[in-house]
Amino acid sequence: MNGTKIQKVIGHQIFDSRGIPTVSAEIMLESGIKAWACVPSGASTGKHEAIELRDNGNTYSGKGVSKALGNINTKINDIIRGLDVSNQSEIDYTMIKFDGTENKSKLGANAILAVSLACAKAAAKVFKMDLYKYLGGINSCVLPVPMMNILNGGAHADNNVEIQEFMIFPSGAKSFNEAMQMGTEIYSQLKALLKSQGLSTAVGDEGGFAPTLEKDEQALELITDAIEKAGYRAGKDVFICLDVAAGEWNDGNNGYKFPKKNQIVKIDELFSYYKTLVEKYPIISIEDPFSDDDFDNFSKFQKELGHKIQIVGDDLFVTNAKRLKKGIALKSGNAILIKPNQIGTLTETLDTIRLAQRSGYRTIVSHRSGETEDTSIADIAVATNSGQIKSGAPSRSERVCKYNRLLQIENKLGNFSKYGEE
Ligand code: 2PG
Ligand code: MG
Repeated sequence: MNGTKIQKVIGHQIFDSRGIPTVSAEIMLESGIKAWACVPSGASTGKHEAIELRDNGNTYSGKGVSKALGNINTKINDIIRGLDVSNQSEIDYTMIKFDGTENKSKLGANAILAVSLACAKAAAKVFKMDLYKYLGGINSCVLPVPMMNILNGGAHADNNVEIQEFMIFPSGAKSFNEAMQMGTEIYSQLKALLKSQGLSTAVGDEGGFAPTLEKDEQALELITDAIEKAGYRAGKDVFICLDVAAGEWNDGNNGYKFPKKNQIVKIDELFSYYKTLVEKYPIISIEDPFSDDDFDNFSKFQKELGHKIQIVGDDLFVTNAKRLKKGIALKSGNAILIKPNQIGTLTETLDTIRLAQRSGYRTIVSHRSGETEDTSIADIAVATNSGQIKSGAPSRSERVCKYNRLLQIENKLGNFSKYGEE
């Protein structure tokens, strides 16, 4: 096809929502079409994620990305120039092969992903299509239920809350638009509630409130109250999801501890803690209840609670098909978090989603705690009919831009849109 050949790619340094440098790539086609994409960055990063290449020099506390940008401007530019931009897997595998490492440490997953996503966006422009439709075709019609992180703890906040994310899940809405109304109303109610109890309404990295609390359970009480105060039924219209991010709870001896309290917690205590929370509160999903390599306890948890709640592997699977295959064989959960920058290319991201969906695992497309204005994950969620998305609080533009993009997609689909999982 004419006009689809890649002419040049340029890397640019931009800043993420924490003010840390990150990578964007601008792609130019011979036809003159241009597109750009930005990559986000995590804080509670999984051990097995693809490598985010940083300079480790004296500037930006070692977090500069000039090496990654250099790789885009020279090596990647050389190997992808002349390729057809609509051959996404050819482009991605050209970069994967050139890199030659298991974890993309040579070119950097940040460099590779920026180019991979920019190519998809440019190809969508060539065909004059929205990105979700280009990626997913005419069957892309499911708007995801937003998991909105309204109370932040763990590595995303300087408070004393051990669990990283307390999210609301408005699955009882009839549309994405209505889900946003519910989410924002509950968010406002929670703010008022915190204020009335003299608690801080300052926010953490993902836009959720980050108060210091008596104990983590107080967060669940406050959120359940906020749901009811907003006029919704907790456990019917709106549920609660947790991301424990227990990779951060590892005490180094194959055991666990609450890191902020510096208190060891035995594995059977951890199981009964989670069970109590699930019994007492309208919790429908728990992400990373155990650490990055603890397939065994994930499997045991799945056996005991998998019929009742969603058990999500994030740092366990790191969007990696090989690790997911192991999890499928061991029945380590029933859902996977999908973060394109954990694996480093769009093709591998889509492969992992397909494997999950074929194996009866639910897929939740996700942001990172350090985000940008790039909204690709919203389009990926609809393209793959994932049914769920995690993009932080319904506040702060780097979070809300994904939700706003979904509102736009819902409008475009009109009567053909569906909301949530079937
Ligand atoms: C997570 C993510 C996003 P981070 O653990 O799921 O919420 O956090 O990007 O810091 O890994
Ligand atoms: Mg997580």
